[in-house]
Amino acid sequence: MSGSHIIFSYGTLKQGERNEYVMKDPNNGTATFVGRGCTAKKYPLVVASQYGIPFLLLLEGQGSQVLGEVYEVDDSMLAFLDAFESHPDFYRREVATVLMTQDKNGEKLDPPQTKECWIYFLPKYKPEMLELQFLENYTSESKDHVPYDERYKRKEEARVTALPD
Ligand code: PCA
Repeated sequence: MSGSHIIFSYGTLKQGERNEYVMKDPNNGTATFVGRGCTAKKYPLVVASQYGIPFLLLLEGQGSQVLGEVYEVDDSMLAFLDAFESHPDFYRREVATVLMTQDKNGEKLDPPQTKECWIYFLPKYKPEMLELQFLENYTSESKDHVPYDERYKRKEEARVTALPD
């Protein structure tokens, strides 16, 4: 394993979600689960477009302290994830503080452990996205939004829905 980077997943890369397989595939590199927690600051987490894509909007102070998972990834996995999330043109990877409240075995960390993590934020978004429901915890299957549909990756349309003109 070469290089070490800490990333925080709030969306489809989480365990049990639709893109979990990306983190598990050794062809992409390595990702080691470190624990769970929430962002130290509040951000709006929304699910948008007909494809049910989760977005953490880069707007501090609105929404919730969003829940997610912390992983240590190597250079190779980080490069893979950057391409997969279309960093920096769509999502943008930015450092933010995470309060880890559970270790990798699910044991409670009290006080929480502070970690500076990479997070894939959506920096540019349509103002209408601020009218959507702000979530604390993303799951694909929810009565509040349509389920995630990975076909969006092949369609320009999904970006048009999310990104401002
Ligand atoms: N994948 C990244 C960003 C949004 C998404 O679905 C994640 O899980 O954090």
